[in-house]
Amino acid sequence: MRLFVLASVLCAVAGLAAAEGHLTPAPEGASARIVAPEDGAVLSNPVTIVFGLQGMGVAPAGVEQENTGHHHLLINTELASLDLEAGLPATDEIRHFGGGQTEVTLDLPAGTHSLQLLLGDWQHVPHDPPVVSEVISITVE
Ligand SMILES: [Cu+2]
Repeated sequence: MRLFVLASVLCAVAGLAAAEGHLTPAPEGASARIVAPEDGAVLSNPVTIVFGLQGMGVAPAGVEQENTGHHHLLINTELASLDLEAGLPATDEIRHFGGGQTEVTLDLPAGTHSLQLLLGDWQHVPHDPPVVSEVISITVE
């Protein structure tokens, strides 16, 4: 019973926070960048993508610390198609790096792909304003 009450209270608090649109603020000038590969690169698998972040620090998911977040790699996913005020879903095209990783090596299907980084806070919600990289395009042979 006690657990149930606690869970209800926590849900109510989470609901309130969401309703009021309390997004984690990003410091002015913070930015993410895909360090490698270069825009327009033609590569073969496996592809290593290196994430850069300026003006903020990387922290694992679940760790609430000011001016930090973890990387998300958007593959062939337009920023405009995402709800930037909610936790990001985890899919093949929205990869979470909740361990605080700053690069990934993966196999991509042959063809051209767009890549973009989007930082999320400890709860996987983008910051205000969102910290994103430029979109790059790579071709996998
Ligand atoms: Cu995440």
